[in-house]
Parts: sequence; structure tokens; C-alpha cells
Amino acid sequence: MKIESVELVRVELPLVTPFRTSFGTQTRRDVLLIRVLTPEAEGWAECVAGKHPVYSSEYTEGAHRVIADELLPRLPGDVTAASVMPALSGVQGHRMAKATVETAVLDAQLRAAGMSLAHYLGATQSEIVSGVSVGIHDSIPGLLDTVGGYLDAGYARIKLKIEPGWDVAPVAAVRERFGDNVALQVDANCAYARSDIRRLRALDEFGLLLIEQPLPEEDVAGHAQWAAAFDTPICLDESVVSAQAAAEAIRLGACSIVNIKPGRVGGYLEARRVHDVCQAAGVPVWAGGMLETGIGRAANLALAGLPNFTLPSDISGSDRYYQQDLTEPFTVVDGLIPVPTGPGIGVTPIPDVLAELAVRREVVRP
Ligand code: SMG
Ligand code: MG
Repeated sequence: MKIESVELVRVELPLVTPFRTSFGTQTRRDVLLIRVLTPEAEGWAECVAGKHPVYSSEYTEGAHRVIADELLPRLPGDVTAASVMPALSGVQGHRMAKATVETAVLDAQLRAAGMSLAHYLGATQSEIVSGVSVGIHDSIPGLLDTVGGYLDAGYARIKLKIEPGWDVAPVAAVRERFGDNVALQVDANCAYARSDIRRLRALDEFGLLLIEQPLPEEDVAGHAQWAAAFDTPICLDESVVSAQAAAEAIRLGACSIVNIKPGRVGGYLEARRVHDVCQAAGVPVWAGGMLETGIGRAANLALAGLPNFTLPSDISGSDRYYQQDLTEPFTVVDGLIPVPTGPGIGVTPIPDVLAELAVRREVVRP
């Protein structure tokens, strides 16, 4: 395909409620979308970088500039999704930015071919089990109200964000109020040190599905120590930046479950390789989330349809984060969300909504 132009669109979206993690509190998203125009079709993608470089070193404004100034100029005149990453290999890091470019090209390519992303990736599941990520709260009663609301809304799994000082007590309170049958897991976003092991081992008595990324991103060996000491499975998120990183973490015994985020690993093609590596090793996976709008959510649903996605994913309904999504909203029914079936990612931004909410648009001609 020949790319005629690429539009970078920035959208400011308020969250329906503040989302607090061990990195801080988020009240809005600074979203970067890109739209690739080819003679055959257009392609859309969402960059998952946050407004500030706290989850990873990438952030929206930086991704915007690196895409416009460094990545798009390196694309070949005749491009396919498979040729994007090799063309960008001279740029170090910036996986979220690279993933955005690859996904938009892939979306255009699949729309032109009339094929869904789910079919292209090899999805075998037509709906996915929806979990919800619950931020750190100011009080236990407030947390219990929030969790109760999500259970009433039908979510099939609850993930509690934890940090030192907010870990065993909230888990104990949720178990006490809602019982042992609720599928429950925790995510520390790297907030602990190896020396916290004795304190956090108290979580073992609550029958959690998993403990996600307790230690820093680089501390794969520490995760291996913890995995050997805990009864609860250790799951990695931030540490798994590629299929190779996944293979090595598994080989070292650092995790027995992997959270797959396409932005973090540099795109859907690499995300599928992470899936395959884990599947071959007998390690189940689930799809992580980065508070995506419908554009990113749709693509994540396609990936989560692959056969080794056997645990509930962080793919919630649009209304978990946004009063007005950029696409037709995704809704959870009986704990499930359908995988889109239309060509490409299967959705596009609603033009009027995008026109109203876009705060900046830049057109680049490679
Ligand atoms: O999209 O529902 C979602 C967000 C799920 O908790 C979630 N994501 O580490 O897994 C994670 C976090 C990262 C985003 S907050 C910095
Ligand atoms: Mg996580």
C-alpha cells in the first residue's frame, strides 16, 4: 500500500472517576490517535502512552513527536504491516509509538482486504470474559461500594490496584464482604522491593488468581525469587516488553502467567508472538488495558480472542472510563464482551464526536 497521508489527532477525555494506581492519580486521558490514508482504505490506531511517563518512559506528547518526526519518515513507499517494524528497527525503544504506526497500517490493510483483525490474528473465541481494574481508594468502605457496583454490573473478575499501605487490608475486606467465589487478583505496578516479601506473603491466604508485577520492571530475578516463595501465581506486566523477554522470564521461573499489552511489546504482531511463546510453555495469558477508547479496546478484543487467553482480561465496558467513547460504546453483558467482526479493527471514531473532542490535528505526508 502507498500511504498518502497520516493524521495525528489529539483528544482530551475526562475519566468518569479518578483512577489511582501506585504511579499516581489520573483524572483524564490525553489520547493520540493516528489515521493512515491509502488509496484502498484508511486505518486507525490509538497510542496507549499516558500523559506522563510514569507507567513506562513513553508519554503522549513524546509519542506524537517521535511518530511524526522519526517513525513515519522511515516507512517504505510501499508498506505492509509486516514491513513496519523492520523499517523502524533503527529507532531504539518507543514501542508504544511503533505499535501505533504498525496497527494503523494493519487496520488499513485488513479493511482493504475485508478481513477482521480477529480473523487475521487467529482468534478462536467470539467473546471475551471481562474483568475490571479497581483503583486505590481513600477508604475501605468506599472500595467496597465500588467493587459491589462492578459485581452488580456483571464483571467476571475484580483486580485491585495495590501499593505499600494498601494491600492486605483491602483484599481481606473484599473477601470478607463478597466471599471466596469472586475471581480476585491484585496489581502493584512495580511498587514493592524484594525486602517486602514477608509482609506481602500474607496475600497467599486469600486465594487470589494472581499477583501482577510486584517488583520493578528490570527485576526479573526478584520476581523469580518471589514466584518460588508464593503459593499465588506471579504474573508479569511491565517486565514483558517482547516475546524474547517473555521467553526468558518464563525460563527463569519469574512468572507463571503473562499480561499481554500490545503497546508495551511494540504491536499486535509481537503480541501474538508473546501469546505463542507462552502457549508453547503452558503459561496462560490475558489482555491488559491502558484505559483505551473504543479504538484501542476493539483491537485488544481481537487479540484476546486467541486460544491461550484463558483468564479474564482488563477489557471493560466503555462506561468504566468514559461517559462518551470515541466509537460506539462497548458494553458488558453477563460478564462478556463480543469480539468485533467487521474489517480491520471493526470500528472507527464517530465523526461528530471526534470533531467535538479533538484538541489538535496534524497532517504528515511521508
Ligand atoms: O484499561 O482497564 C484498563 C486499565 C487496566 O489497571 C489497568 N492498567 O498496569 O495493568 C496496569 C494498568 C496500567 C494503566 S495505569 C498506569
Ligand atoms: Mg499491570
